[in-house]
Amino acid sequence: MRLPRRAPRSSASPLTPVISRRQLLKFGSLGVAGAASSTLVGKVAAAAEQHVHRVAGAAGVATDDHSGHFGNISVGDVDLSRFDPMDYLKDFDPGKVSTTADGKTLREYDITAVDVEIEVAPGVKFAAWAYNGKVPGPTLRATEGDLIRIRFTNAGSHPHTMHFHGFHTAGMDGVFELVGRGETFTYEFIAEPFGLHLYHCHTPPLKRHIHKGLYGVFLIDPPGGRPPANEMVMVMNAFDTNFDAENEIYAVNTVAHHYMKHPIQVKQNELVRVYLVNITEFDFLNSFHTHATFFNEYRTGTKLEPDNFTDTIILGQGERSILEFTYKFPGDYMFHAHISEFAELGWSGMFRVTP
Ligand SMILES: [Cu+2]
Repeated sequence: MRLPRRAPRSSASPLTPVISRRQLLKFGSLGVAGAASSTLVGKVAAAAEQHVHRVAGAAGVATDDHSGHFGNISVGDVDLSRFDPMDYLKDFDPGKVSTTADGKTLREYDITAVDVEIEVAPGVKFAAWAYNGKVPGPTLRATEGDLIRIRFTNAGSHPHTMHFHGFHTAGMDGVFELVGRGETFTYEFIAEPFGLHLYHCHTPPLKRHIHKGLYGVFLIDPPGGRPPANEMVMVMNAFDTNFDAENEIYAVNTVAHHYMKHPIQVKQNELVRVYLVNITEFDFLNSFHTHATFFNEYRTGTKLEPDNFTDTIILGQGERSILEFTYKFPGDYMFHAHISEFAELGWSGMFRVTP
């Protein structure tokens, strides 16, 4: 399926070799990669072409079985001391919890927007804008009816906001009240409705403020919660590393191919729950596909009965779904965007199912 896409901007200097993301993998370690080696994407392509088999082997994966499925994956690891996708996966932030005079649970958060360089594939740095220095920002978790108070400070170089999906008053919408450098704004609202939401900057130009990294997950549990499960957050995101309004790196949780090299451990027959958010910019759609199992899909998570039973879903920009599934058989199983190009450019991972 081809999606309509705006023509790439032609503002690059004629002296600068411009390698599109589609050329990227095709040329790989051939001569063209030499011309592109000064670009970030060129480095990724060259490294991927040269080392894919070694990496697949190092991950304890049968090379013939898996690397052939997608011809290239990036080599090595990002600096995991700054951001570890494995930690992010299960890092739910309940905030500082207290009780109000009228008996409500109050959850308070301090969030600061900063300019920070992040690593989106090994050796590939991206000049991000980030909530609390991480992309995605912290996963804020509350229960329906809680009072949420967020002290947002802008320590970045541009005006920013926090716009929460869910119910709140106009003054808490994070759209018109731009928070300038050094300023603080406090958002306060009741967490509702229950479901899987997100927050993101709403400062124009919106697609640039979002794409730079100012987004995170806002999860509201139903009163009484959901059944126990091995829970994890997956944010489908992408990065335009050469400012041509197209993405060169795709990922779930920021780091290309990370969960291919570090499979997510799950137990045979245990309930797995994925909180899945699409915050990809510049592409209208992203998708999620599981191998060897089907999942119940709860669209936006606002109902407790599943809407769908499938192994592939498509989410538009800003759409979310909660997915629940089990694996019947031990082994390694891929999950990835079924938009193959995205999978090849980083959006693929693996579940390792053990008895
Ligand atoms: Cu912003």
